[in-house]
Amino acid sequence: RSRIRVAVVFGGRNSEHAVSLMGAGSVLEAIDRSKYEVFPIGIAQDGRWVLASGSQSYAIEAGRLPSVEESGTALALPSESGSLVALEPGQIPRSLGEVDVVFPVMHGPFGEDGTIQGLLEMAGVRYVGSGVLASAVGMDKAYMKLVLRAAGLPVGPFVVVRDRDWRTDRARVLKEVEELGWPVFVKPARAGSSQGISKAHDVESLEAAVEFARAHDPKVLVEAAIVGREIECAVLESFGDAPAEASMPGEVLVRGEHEFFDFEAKYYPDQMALDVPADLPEETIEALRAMAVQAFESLGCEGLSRVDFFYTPSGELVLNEINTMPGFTSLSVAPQLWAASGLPYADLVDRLIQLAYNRPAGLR
Ligand code: G1L
Repeated sequence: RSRIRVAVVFGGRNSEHAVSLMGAGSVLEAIDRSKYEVFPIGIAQDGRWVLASGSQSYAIEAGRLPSVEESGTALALPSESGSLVALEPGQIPRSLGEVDVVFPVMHGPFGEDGTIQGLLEMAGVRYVGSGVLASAVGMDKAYMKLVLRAAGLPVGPFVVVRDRDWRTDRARVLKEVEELGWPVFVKPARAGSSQGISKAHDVESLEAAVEFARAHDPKVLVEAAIVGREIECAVLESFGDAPAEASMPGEVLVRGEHEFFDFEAKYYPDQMALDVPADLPEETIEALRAMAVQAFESLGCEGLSRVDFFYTPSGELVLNEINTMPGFTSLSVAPQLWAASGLPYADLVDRLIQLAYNRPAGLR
């Protein structure tokens, strides 16, 4: 057989369905069809899996994938017609088993949290990007920070607010948080794309901020606010035994009224600019790139991750977080950082697929 079969799995049962569709649309557009036979597989909002045959842009361009009710079994037309074919549950592992590599392009719970990676491990199918553990650790900001800190990386002060503690032991939680100083950032521990995040300036606004975050996740992270420039760096796995590589770092410049790099700033491109390479001293750039690779290695990441830092006015670097499934349209930060470092988007997509395809079987 000449072409490698690649399933791009996207969508999913979560709040960031639309984000996933944008990423999948970019990947589907960039994949070299002469090297790869592509199977776009969407997970509808209702959790059903659909094979988006023919014109995969059908659903993706609309920014959402129709539910099976909307598309209907009536839409199970021949693939050439460009419509969606609903997969019966038993067909999911079968269709995945018929491909060489799966490229998961999904966000949040059931996607980047290690669950689809576990499904693929059990099915014995190779896939692009990080494995079960790195995905799960990367999804949970509390565990992520514990691992990064244990690796000796400069992580800022934080407090984890678990559900029961918030309900039964609030005085202690408030006391712990007060030790961080004000203001603080309050975030759901396991949600992506800045949703549920707010800033608190005192105990009163903290209570509101925690409740706001808890609407997304009963586990909440409270971070000391770090004053500094926001610098991001993308890390890419290498072939063979070569160490992972860091891109040139870029500075995120947020325009307008955003109090921080929020959901809108991220997904409306005119709200944000990226300055690559970031205007930093040469030694700082090299230190930051080395830390980004260390962060990638400390979680055991594979494929591509994005590592976010603050550069403080006193010249210190603080590692804010690592994202094992960063925004992945051609205009997203990680692809832009690699493009500016000499690796255009289509080549990045190709390298990620080749890394997965050439991955040896078994534990790693
Ligand atoms: F290539 C990786 F590492 F596997 C990969 C996979 C998916 C990197 C980034 C993403 N991104 C997403 O899935 C997204 C939902 C954030 C997409 Cl745009």
